[in-house]
Amino acid sequence: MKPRLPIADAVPPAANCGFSRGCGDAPATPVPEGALERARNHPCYSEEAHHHFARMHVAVAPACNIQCHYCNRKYDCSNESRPGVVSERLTPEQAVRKVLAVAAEVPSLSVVGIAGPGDPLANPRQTFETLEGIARAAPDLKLCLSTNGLALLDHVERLASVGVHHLTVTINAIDPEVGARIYPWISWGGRRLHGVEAARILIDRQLAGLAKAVELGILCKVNSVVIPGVNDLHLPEVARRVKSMGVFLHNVMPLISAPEHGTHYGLTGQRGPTAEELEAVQRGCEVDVKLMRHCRQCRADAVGRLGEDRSQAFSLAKLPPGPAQDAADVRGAHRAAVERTRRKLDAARQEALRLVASIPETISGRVAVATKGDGLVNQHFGHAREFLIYDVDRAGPRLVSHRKVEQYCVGGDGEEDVLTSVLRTLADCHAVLVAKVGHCPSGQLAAAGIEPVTDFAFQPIDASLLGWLARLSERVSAGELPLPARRAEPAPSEPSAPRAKPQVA
Ligand code: CLF
Ligand code: SF4
Repeated sequence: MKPRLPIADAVPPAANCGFSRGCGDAPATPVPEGALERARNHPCYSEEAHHHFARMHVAVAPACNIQCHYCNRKYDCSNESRPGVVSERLTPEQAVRKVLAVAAEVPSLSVVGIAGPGDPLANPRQTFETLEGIARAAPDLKLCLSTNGLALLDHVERLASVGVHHLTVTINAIDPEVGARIYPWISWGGRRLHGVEAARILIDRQLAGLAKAVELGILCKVNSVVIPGVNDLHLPEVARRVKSMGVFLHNVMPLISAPEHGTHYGLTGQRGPTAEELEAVQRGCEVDVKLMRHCRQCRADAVGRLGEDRSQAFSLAKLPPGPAQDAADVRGAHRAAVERTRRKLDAARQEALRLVASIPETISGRVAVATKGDGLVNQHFGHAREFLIYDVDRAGPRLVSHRKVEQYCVGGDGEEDVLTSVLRTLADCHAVLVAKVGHCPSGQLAAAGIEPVTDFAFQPIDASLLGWLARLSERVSAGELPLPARRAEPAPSEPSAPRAKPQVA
């Protein structure tokens, strides 16, 4: 096994982090009144909601007021989006038209966000015209915004008054010396400022804007990009600071860096974290604030549930001509259906927790799940483009991460080298829960020590994970299996974040 990172030893895992089942479902610290209700149907603010609800972004904000070393201005804002992705830019009027068109086709849509392609608050006219237009046209949709925070203090009151109840500020450092290694310049007071002075102003403005947003009752999330050797050891300090300010959620996400992105980091060889390094930093940060582990680093024109990308189906050229009718009643029916589903999923989970209550606490495992959504194990192994990774013990399942893979089965045929890569990506898992799996991959999974499990096909994810655990415990008790040991980490070349060829629209 590879040596652990210093940070993993310095900061122990949050064994009693206070969540019943991972991020998004119960707070680690007291949160503002009504916050959980507001987060409930937001797919980013609630891990559970991301199985049921979709978000969309409208790319109305081209300009930016700072430079990040992981960003190339030709592409979207990498504070929220994958680098190397170009989104279709919209006018505010086009954005509202697109929102209504998507809302008519996607009843699970619950949130509209502005996350680029530059910084929304460096483009205040476009941003506010868009937010106001959406609030008028589809008032039941939540409004969300992601910013680097430099101009937040100037606009935060207007954001609150237009109905932005969910706000993300990207804070990669609170120490200006660290910040200066991430931000080469900011545009401030009509001048371009560099180095530690620029980083200090940016950090001061981020923290002041964030404090005001919390004071105004906005549900705040902080994004932090893990940059190995630059801010990885510093991020727990960021987590402690933002927790003390009343931030609801911390999204600790990996730097994605490649020479073809044309960024400073990409061109100078700054790498992103391995899956193991990312997990270690997340553990270090989770001690202090509730952590988001299901972020997909989506495009600035993303459409659909997290993990799916329907943006191409809703390009400007494909929008229906003329004003679209809003379909609020269909969205209301979806929300009601989700509440019924939630009651069933929760009942199944409670029943499964009772089943495992008396198994030894030493019995635990790491399990991959293939899902298309709705909280079910409902995807074929060969069709999966990502797996959710859970740690499970008798206290319940806990989402660790999601891992992108290349789809193994295309047109009925499986690619051998793709399967090898999937096996590497799941190397630290004891089992994989799928709706179905072919004979060949099933054999290779088993040979690699990853148990392919189809017994829970189309069953609730949480209850299925606990069912697998109960069965594991029985086999260990019967002497059929040894107590599962921690398995080897995925190969360093298999990161937890998408490393697919950059999409350039
Ligand atoms: Fe968009 Fe961001 Fe709002 Fe979500 S995304 S502005 S909070 S509606 Fe979500 Fe996408 Fe991660 Fe962002 S998965 S990149 S955290
Ligand atoms: Fe790029 Fe976003 Fe940073 Fe601006 S804030 S430089 S758009 S990553």
